[in-house]
Amino acid sequence: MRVPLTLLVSALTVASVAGQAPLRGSDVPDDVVPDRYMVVLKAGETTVSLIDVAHRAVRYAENNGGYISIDKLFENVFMGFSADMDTALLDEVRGYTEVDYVEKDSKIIGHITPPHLDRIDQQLLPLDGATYEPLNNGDGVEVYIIDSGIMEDHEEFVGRVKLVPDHSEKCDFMQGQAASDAAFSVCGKHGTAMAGIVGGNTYGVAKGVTMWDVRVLTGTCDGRTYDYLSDVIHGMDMVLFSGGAKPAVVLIASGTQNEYVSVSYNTATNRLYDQGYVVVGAAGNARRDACNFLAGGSDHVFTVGQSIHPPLAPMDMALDGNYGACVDIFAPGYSVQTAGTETTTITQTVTGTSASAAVVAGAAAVMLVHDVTNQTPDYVMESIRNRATTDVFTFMFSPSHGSPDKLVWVGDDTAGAK
Ligand SMILES: [Ca+2]
Repeated sequence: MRVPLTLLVSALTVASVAGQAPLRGSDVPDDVVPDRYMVVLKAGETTVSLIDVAHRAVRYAENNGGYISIDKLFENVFMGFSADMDTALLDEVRGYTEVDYVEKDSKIIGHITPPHLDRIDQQLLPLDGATYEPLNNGDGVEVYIIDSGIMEDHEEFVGRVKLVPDHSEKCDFMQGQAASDAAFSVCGKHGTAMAGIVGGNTYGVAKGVTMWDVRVLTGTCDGRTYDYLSDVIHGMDMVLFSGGAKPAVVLIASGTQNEYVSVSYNTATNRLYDQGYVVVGAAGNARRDACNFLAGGSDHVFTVGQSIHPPLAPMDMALDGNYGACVDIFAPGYSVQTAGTETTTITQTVTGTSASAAVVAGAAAVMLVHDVTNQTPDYVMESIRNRATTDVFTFMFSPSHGSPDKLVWVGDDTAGAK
């Protein structure tokens, strides 16, 4: 950054007139740790002078009153130390010739809560950075993830992933595949990412759910460059064949690249809906009308569009996924951190309406537990729509296409309500 020369001169003059090393630090009182400082020595000073300065300050406090408690010594990034001290010691230390400057210590806020979770447990911005607090953790809900497979021994969900048996034995190639298998680390990426967002210990919306690995999109492991629509429908068939336990959510986070509405897909998803499964689908990433794609064009698939929010955008934005009146709700889906596949601890970052749909699948699990007397798909979908945060979006690409201005919200009614 270029700083006007006159300003530099005037700052130096102030410091030299006072005869003391400059005091630096944030001007925002709330950001400053009271009575805590970092004392930084001039370039070229040694460990010997560092120890000497520290001892001199302690002796001064002993002999003249005042308080100093030295905490950490810095000897590699620069010579200096951190300390709690009162004003008398601050003035004393700033007078030592070895001291270059003293900086007020600042409060540091680590972004421990993943941003996509931070966003959906509150309504208004800015993000509070607090521990993620949904209404509940979805414990007792089964989530069927029709995708490319889940790395079941990943630390994000070890013990909470089960494999749906494949009655047709079509997918022998992947059944029983070791999670650490090199091929799986490639083709299992998408499914594992989805599972991490739905129910991962760190990145999951509903950290108590049981996830069922409906492993059908295995084309890339079979040598294909794409999967088939019939694979997805086969996955739905597997869910029903297995007599899948309920209450349950079925996540179908895949679709066609271009416009296509399928009678088979619609019939199959209607069947799941009739059987009491909440079916959640991705709106698609083509930046076109979602009504003309599989999920949006079906009767009962809860269709999710993609949003972005601070710190990745200046405000809430509905992004360039598919849009329009057939989108039921938006959810964070940009640069979402989740479980990866190369190791059992690694993470990956995913972007797209798939990620958004996974967020809402988790939210559906939360709503299924929130009101156990009303667990019908219609009630759950309506609940998510009704309690969504409204009027939050700047629409980047689709302001006039009838997209709902709704962002999924799983926070507590009594905390941080709009
Ligand atoms: Ca939050």
